[in-house]
Amino acid sequence: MKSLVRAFIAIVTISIALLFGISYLNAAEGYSGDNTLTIFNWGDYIDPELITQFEEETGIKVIYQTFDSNEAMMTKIEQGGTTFDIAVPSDYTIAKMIDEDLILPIDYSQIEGIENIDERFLDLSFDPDNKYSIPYFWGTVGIVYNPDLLDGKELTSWNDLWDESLRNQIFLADGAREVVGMALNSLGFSLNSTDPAELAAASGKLQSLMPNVKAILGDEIKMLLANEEAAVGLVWSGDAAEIMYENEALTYVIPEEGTNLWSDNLVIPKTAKNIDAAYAFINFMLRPDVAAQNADYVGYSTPNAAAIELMDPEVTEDERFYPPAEITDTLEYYDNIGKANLATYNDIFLEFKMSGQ
Ligand code: N2P
Repeated sequence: MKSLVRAFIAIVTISIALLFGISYLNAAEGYSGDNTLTIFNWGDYIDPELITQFEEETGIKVIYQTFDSNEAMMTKIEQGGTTFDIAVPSDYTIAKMIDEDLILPIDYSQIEGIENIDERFLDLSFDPDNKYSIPYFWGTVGIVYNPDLLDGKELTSWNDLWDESLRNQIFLADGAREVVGMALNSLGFSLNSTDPAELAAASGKLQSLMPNVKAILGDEIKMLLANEEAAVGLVWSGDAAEIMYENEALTYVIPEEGTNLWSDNLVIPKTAKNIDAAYAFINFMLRPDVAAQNADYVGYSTPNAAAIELMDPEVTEDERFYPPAEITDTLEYYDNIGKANLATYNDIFLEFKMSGQ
């Protein structure tokens, strides 16, 4: 009997200790359940100090992984090996992820600070009413170039890239929609064209650009252009801003035939494990002080109007990077053109890459 009593006391004691232990752990986490937030973002797309600040303020540990194309990001999310609590797709990819039921609707009762976002970047066609996504950065695709390396020549259009004087002088960002879209725009077609004849013409035109192309690159394009390894780059506007910060000789132009206007947004994948932490992160990024610091560091344009108030007007009034609505209204977002058409764009891009080898 005594041993039974002792066993009973031991069980009660262990249970109490366990209960205290668990509640202590929960208090330390700040969030019930998992204490980590797994983020999947583009490379070079956040100020690392903000991750530390978020961890310190919330007690949530951030696990951070990067990707370099929407397609690579989406494949990884579909495969589901690693689960992410936050991802940062672009416009047309958000539409695809909604279609394929890969992301959760946003619960606006948990969101603070959406009113900081400029209305120009809300309620866009890829996600009406922002049911699934919160704006993060936006920009254009254009030409960054170094007039000093081109005898002072001014570039204003996509068609200028075909000029013979640019032989082996162009770096291209490694993106099928960007590069094929540029070729379509150069011919006066929409960068969302699915017309086989227009796509064939774009493919042919791209092949004729190859003698001028020195390399097709990922994030290293910034360092190589800043180091004057080539005179010209097809880049996202924010990368151009960063290159120009490193090397003042360069400038950026939104090509006159038109180009892509894009918007990258925070989303919560359906497989997310720590949804509370995902909302904490979204709300953190919506804060004007945080968004301003992030834009200063990364060089991309923030959609956060309250953040712009805190930033250097020399940056936010520069129409190359903050083009006004009169200009952005004339540009095109990439549409969700569907799997088969996207495969065609990828094929054209691949064939173009192979032709350079
Ligand atoms: C940052 C890439 C930005 C992607 N390195 C533009 N959608």
